[in-house]
Parts: sequence; C-alpha cells; structure tokens
Amino acid sequence: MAYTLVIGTRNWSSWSLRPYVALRAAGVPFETVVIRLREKQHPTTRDQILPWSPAGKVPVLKIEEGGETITVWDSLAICETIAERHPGAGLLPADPRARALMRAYACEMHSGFADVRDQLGMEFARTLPLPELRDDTRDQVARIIASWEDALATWKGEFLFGAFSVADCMYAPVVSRFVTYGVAVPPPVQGYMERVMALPSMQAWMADSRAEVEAGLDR
Ligand SMILES: N[C@@H](CCC(=O)N[C@@H](CS)C(=O)NCC(=O)O)C(=O)O
Repeated sequence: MAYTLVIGTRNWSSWSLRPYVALRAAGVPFETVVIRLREKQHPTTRDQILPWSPAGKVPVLKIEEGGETITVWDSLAICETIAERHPGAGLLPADPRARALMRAYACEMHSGFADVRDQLGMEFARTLPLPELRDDTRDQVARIIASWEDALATWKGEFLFGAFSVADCMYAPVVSRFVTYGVAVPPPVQGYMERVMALPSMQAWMADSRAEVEAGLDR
C-alpha cells in the first residue's frame, strides 16, 4: 500500500493542510506532490491538477493497493478515509455521541464560514493585521470560537473531542488564520490553538510554508 498526497502551495492551501495533518496523525508514510496555486501561465494550476484528479482541485490522495489505484479528492473525504483505514490513530472518537458531534463540527467547517475564508485568507507563514471585519465574518468568528469552547468544556481533553480527531484536522487551517490575524480568543481556546500549532505536522507545514514565502513561490 502506498499513499501520495497532492497538495497546493502550503502557505495558502488551507484545504490541503487538513489531510496532511490527518496522515501525519495516523503515522503512515506518504509521498507529497506540491502544485503551485494561482498559476495563470500555461500549464495553469488546473492543468497540473487534472492528471491527478478529474475534479481539478487539491488535495487529492492516491492510494496504490493490490495493483489498483484509488483516487480520493476533497479534504473531508480524504480525512474520513484515513480515519477509517487507520482506526488505531483514533481520528474518529470511539463514543458514538462524540463521533456524531465530531462529524457535525467537521461538516459545519467544510460547508460554511465563507466570509471567514474570504476575509481571513490562509497565509500560514505570515502575521498580518486584522482587517475591518464584515458583520457576517464577525458572526462566523464568534460561532467558531463558541463551538470550540463548547467542545473543549464538554470533552475535557487537549483537542476538541478529547483526543485529536478529524474535527481538529478540519479546523487546523482556521487555527492558523486566527494566529496570522491575531484574532482575540478566550484562554481555553488560546490553549487549544497553541496545542494545534505545536503539533509536529503543523511545525513541518510552517517550515515548508516559510521556505515557499522566502523563495517567492506564493506570489
Ligand atoms: N471542497 C474541496 C475544495 C478544494 C479547493 O478548492 N482547493 C483549491 C486550493 S486550496 C484548488 O484546488 N484550487 C485550484 C485552482 O485554483 O485552480 C476540498 O475540500 O478539497
């Protein structure tokens, strides 16, 4: 069995970060292919992604197994697949109630918070001033913080559902955005964000993002 994870420019690719932290949490070896985002010249970003996935978006996970190749696109689908294939990593909580809520958290992130994505774009290796937030963005930031506080208080662990789970993978790019723009958060949430940023996977992503920024690859 061999995994290849196709990702975008690390400083920007919030969607790519999610399966990367999931694979690292599962402790399985994988190859990484990086495609430069926002490339308008031929071959464009899309041209480069299409040979990997018909959806034309990163991330993509290729699983080579028993002479067959399975292509999984979409960050949440990849995280769920990794969680299912590596149950020992505990990325899906064992308690069915926690598992159901964990999925609600992951899906709420996946399908929502458009204004946060728009106004607080991921700039993993940078620190930037907080822009004047629109009302919708402010409401979404407040909702994210309240939901994290609730999960941390309910499950009383280091991460949202106690142990590190798919929900933390899905929210890892939001943690990075809040750090980049200095979003004010209450102490329990600050502690959570620090634990996420300290993960070896997040530290490795930071080192690679910084290298991209220094090489001008995010321009
Ligand atoms: N819902 C998808 C969205 C993936 C997505 O939008 N990826 C962006 C980069 S972060 C992309 O591939 N853009 C390609 C392009 O700009 O041509 C997922 O969760 O994987």
